[in-house]
This record gives sequence, structure tokens and C-alpha cells, in this order.
Amino acid sequence: MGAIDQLILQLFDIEAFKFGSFKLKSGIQSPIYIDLRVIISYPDILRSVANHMNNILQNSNVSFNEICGVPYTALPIASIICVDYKRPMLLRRKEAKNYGTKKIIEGKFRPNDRCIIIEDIVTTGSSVIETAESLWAEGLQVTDAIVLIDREQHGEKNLQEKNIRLHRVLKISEVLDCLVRHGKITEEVSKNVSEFIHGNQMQLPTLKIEIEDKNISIPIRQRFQTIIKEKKSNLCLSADLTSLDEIIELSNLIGKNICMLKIHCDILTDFSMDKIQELKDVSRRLNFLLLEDRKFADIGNTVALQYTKGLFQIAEWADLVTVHVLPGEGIVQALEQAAQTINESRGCLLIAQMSSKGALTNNEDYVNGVIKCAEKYSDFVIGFISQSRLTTSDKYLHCTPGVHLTNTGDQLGQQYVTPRQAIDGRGADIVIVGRAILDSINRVKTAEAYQQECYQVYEELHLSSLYSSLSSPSSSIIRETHLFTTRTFTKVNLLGGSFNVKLYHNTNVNNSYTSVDVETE
Ligand code: BMP
Repeated sequence: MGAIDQLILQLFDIEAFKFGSFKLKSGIQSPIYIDLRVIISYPDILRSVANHMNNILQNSNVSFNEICGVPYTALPIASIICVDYKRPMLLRRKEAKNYGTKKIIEGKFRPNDRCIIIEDIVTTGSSVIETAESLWAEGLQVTDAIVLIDREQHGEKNLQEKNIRLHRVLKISEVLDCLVRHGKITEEVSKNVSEFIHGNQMQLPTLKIEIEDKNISIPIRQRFQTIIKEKKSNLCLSADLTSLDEIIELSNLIGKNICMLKIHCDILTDFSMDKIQELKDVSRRLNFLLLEDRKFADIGNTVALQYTKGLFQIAEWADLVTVHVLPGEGIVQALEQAAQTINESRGCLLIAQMSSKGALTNNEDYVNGVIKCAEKYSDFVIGFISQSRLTTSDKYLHCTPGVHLTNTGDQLGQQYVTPRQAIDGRGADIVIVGRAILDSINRVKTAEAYQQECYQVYEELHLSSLYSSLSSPSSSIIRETHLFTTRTFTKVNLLGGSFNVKLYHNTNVNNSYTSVDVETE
């Protein structure tokens, strides 16, 4: 009897092959079950398996520096081969340690070393591929793997696709033939198993890469800051139109210019959840936030219902809402709690000061109360609707409505300032513009002009404060950078976000920086 037949019969005797009906991990019913773990209890068989592998290695002229066994069954086989060959062994952990070095590959090796993988059985080849990937990641070369049994279920092809050659001691078809020849199983059982094997060719499970929708997963405050930086826009369009269709159409045209779109859903004559979803889709595509200017002002319980229920189900689609703190902080607590039922990031802007004539918010105590509330709920409150800078903290975005380049007010108490006054004079981060754009002859052109004006003033303002910090010898920026290089880069915080700033140094001009460029990363 040949050595291969002998090995197969030994494996059969120790019940490494079982025939019957077995439910596999995948739920599939299989007529064969192969359990090679049993070989560790039979040193002779273990020795014989290792010898067969050694022969293959010698005959195939595979050169290698290290041998890596795939846990668990292949480890003792790999150990024997390592000793026979006097080659070092590597081991791939199933999971990286969560203490100490966090290594996944144990053992000594040098980059570019050639490593062969030893495995007991191959079905799809996925565990060999996983092992190879860990070794590749460490700079090792892996081109060959050797297994005891190939189930012939597409493993060889899958490995080939990864440029790994598969060597095997036994193919499942050889095992079946041998067992039939020696009267261990019937032709019928063998046929059954063969049919099962051919009917279950397994492609490697394709890695499903879920492109993370950063718009949804990152916190709203960070998302807002990123949008402003990326789009170079701190303009919010107040789309006070009564048709949602018209708002969708307009946002398709103006979306690229704005960081936020503000609406009042209760003035819409054609509101529907389908249409608002359409607007939400535009906002995701053109990267702006949706603000429902609901100005909640009731007790917590009522407000939670107004936020999540009714016709508008605001929490479903509005990234941000506006809130009066008049009823006390319970209103914010209620909204924050209600927002937790939504699996997207939500936030709110507290109304601290209003632009209209005679606003009762013009009261220091009131405004201080609003700021305190913002601090207490700073995970949910990302800023204010205000007419002045309320805090020096970068954390809160100050959004200022009542902005118009040419008008000073309307007949109903609205009072306007220019973008420059709002930003430079009053410390606004975001400028909210409604009728100045909506009533213009060319809304798109006007929006572009407002975007440019608002962002330019904003940049100028922050750059001039950057200049003054640069001229101060105690400035942290100066300390961080090398003063006498001609061009340095440093990070500064503007809009609460981190910007890469290029500093051009000109030693002729009093050793001071002559120009500062803000580059978005
Ligand atoms: P307009 O630019 O057309 O005046 O519109 C301003 C928008 O900002 C309106 O939607 C209004 O409800 C809102 N708003 C405001 O004007 N002043 C405030 O203090 C707070 C606001 O939300």
C-alpha cells in the first residue's frame, strides 16, 4: 500500500473523516465532516503528516526563511517541520494582544524574509489568506501555502487570486477514492460527498466595504466645522419660501455656496416626508446642514413631542433646530433625549439674542442664562443665534440673522447689518441671509456674492488676529514654529477647526512674517 493510502486509512481509523449528515457553521447540511484536531493525540500520524509535507516542500523547491502555522491544528505540524528543517517558526495570533506590544505575528523575522504557511485543511482559503495578509503587513514575502487536505471547494483558485500557490498532501477526491477502494465507504456515499463538494464551490466571501457616510457618523459640531472649512462658506441661506418644491430646486442651485439651509417647515404649503427626504438628500449631496428654525419654546414634554411627532417629525430630517431657553433648561434636556432616538447626529442652536426691534432678549441676565444652559448641554448645543459674540470659546458657533448688504430693515421690526458688521463688528461665525438673496433678481449670483463677502471678511478677521499673535513674542504659534526658516507650516484653530497655515518669512522686514496663507487641509 502506498504511503498516501496508508495515511488516509489512518485518518479514517482515528475518525478524522465522518460520513452522515452534519450541519456546518454556515447552516448547510454536509454529508462529510472532517476533524483533523484528533491527530494531535496520535504522534505517529502527526509525524507522518509532517513527513508528507516535508517531501512536498523538498520536491517543489519552495525556498523559505520561516514557517508560519495557522492556529490551532496546524501548529503542532508546523512545529515538527520547523525542527526538521531547522527553520524558525512564526505564529499568527487569532487576535492581537490588547496589552504590551499588540503584536499579531509572534517570532523573529526580518523584512523581506520568505515565509511559508502551514494549514491543516483548506475550504475557501480564507484563513490562509488572512494569515498571509498579516505577514505581508509585516513586510514578509508569502507565495506558498501547504495544507494536509484540500476540500476542493475553490480554495486553490481563491489563493491563486492572491498569488499564493497551494500545495496539498491530500485532495478530498483522493480520500474518497481511497476509502471506496479499501471498502471503508460505499460508492454511493462517495458520490454523495462528491456531488456536495461540486455543488458547494465557495468563492471567497467578498469583503464588504461600507463607505462610511461621514455626514452621518461624525458629530454635528465637527461636521459643521468641516463643511465651513471645505466649502469656504459661512453662509446660511434662510429659505423662507412657502413651497418645499421651490426650496428643493433652489437648494440644488445654491447648495454648493452655503454651509447651512434654514427653513420654517410650518410655512410650507406642500410639506410631505417624501419631499423633505428629497431636500435632505440634496443637503447630503451638496454638503450643507439643514436647520429647522422651529424656535421651540414650551415645556420639555411638549417640545419632545413637537420635535419627534406630528406632521413634520422634525427630528427625522433636521440636523439642527433653534430653541428658546425661556421655559428653562428642561427644554434642551428634552430635545437632547429625544434626539438620542435618532441614529444620526443632532444638535441645536440656542436663541440668545434676536435681530428684531425691541427684542426682550436684550437683557444681560437672560443672555447669561442662555450661555449657562449651553455650557451644561454642550454635547447637544453647538451654538447660538445671536447678535454679538457671547463667549470666547471656539466650541460655540455664533449664527447671526438680520443681514443685508443694502437694506437696513423691513416694516415689521427686522433690523439689518451688513456681513462685515455681523462678522467683524459682532463676532458672527455664520451669517444667516434670507430676503437679500430670495428677493434678488439672480438668486444664484447673489448667493455667490454673499458667500464670498462673508468668508472673505471672516478670513481677514481671523488672519488679522493671527498677525497680531505672530507679532507677539509670547505667541504660542511663534514658539511652535522655526522663526528663521523661509516657509513654515503650523496649525492654528479657526472656526474651532484646525487649519494648516503657511507662514512666509521675510527677514528683510524686521524679522517678521510678511504673509500668511490659510490652507485647508
Ligand atoms: P431675512 O434675512 O429675510 O430678514 O430673514 C431672516 C431669517 O432669520 C428669518 O427666517 C427669521 O425667522 C430668522 N431670524 C431673524 O431674522 N432674527 C432672529 O433674531 C432670529 C431668527 O431666527
